[in-house]
Amino acid sequence: MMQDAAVAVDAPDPLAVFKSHELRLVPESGGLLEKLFFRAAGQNEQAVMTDGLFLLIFWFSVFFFVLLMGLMVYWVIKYRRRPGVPAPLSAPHNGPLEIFWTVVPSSALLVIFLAGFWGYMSKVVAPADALRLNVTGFKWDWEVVYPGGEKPAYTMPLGTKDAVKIIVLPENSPVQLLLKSNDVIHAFWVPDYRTKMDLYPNRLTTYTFHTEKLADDEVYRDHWVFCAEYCGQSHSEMYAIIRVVRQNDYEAILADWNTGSLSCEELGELVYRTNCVSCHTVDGSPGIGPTWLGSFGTMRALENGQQVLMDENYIRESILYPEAKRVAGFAGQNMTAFLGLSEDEIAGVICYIRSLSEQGQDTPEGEEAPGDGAGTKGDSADG
Ligand SMILES: [Cu+2]
Repeated sequence: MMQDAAVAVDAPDPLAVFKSHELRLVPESGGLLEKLFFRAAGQNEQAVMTDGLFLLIFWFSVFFFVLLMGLMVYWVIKYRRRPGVPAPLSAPHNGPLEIFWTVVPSSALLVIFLAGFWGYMSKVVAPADALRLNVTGFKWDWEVVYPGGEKPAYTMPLGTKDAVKIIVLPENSPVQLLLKSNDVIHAFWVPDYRTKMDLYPNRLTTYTFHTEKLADDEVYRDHWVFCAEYCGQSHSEMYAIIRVVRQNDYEAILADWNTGSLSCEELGELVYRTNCVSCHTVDGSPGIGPTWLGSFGTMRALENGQQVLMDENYIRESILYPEAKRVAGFAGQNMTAFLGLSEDEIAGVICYIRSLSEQGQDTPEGEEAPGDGAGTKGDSADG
């Protein structure tokens, strides 16, 4: 206590509030059902839409359950067998009625499908300007690396853990996490955003969401991050905090965290210069292997006649297993498998190749960035 006060007096720290151990979670809200199902209001458009669809399906199910069970009980009693009364013959067929009870529920299901599909796409496709973080799950914590190479340096004691990571994010921004696991399957889950995504060893997945706008009098807002895939003894302790702050505060915090480490792109470029430069060009000129310029998010024709999307997983697979999906037109050029590269270095190469595409071709307005959202598919590349 005394120590804290002394620090505050000697050198006022403008970032002290963001190191705060005070949780500012979204307060509980809504009626009984909302509290029961959601605890607090969804924090972005996708979450609000998810809740709406969930409640629609819930009430749809309740309505038909009550209707069907009610009719069944009523008819079971009304038409029960009575002594001396012969059972009447059932009508064999009623065309209009059958069409009615097929078409009406089917169209309701179609509405649910379309709303669900639209919601799913909005959760897996990231806008081109999304903030991209690399997240690794392991037993039992999360490692987060920001685009500039920064790692969360603020922690707080929470529950049974002394140092729970505070993942700081800017308000009102699209964010895409590139996820992987070092050991078993985990799942990154932010209940306030209503989305979760599995993390696998040997495969990359993405988690896309939009942070909310803070209220005028708010300095930061906290959200729980949980692991939603049972992953062993301390699974229940695999939690972190997302702290949403204003854009200028976010920049100040990241500057505070910066320890001079290489950015994701710089790391990728370094890997390129030391491993890949002899076969791959980055200016579009022909090389022993395909050029990296403008390649991210494009469809590539393979030797076996198939087409494959050049995305995160394709790049990763082609670095580790170059023969898995060979690009057509490079017969006889057998690439070495770079099994010695770390997952961080591979993530760097992905950042670097992505940056070469962003420079080379502007994403038309209103369209998604090349390859975005495809990270959940199992594909591969020519590294
Ligand atoms: Cu886990």
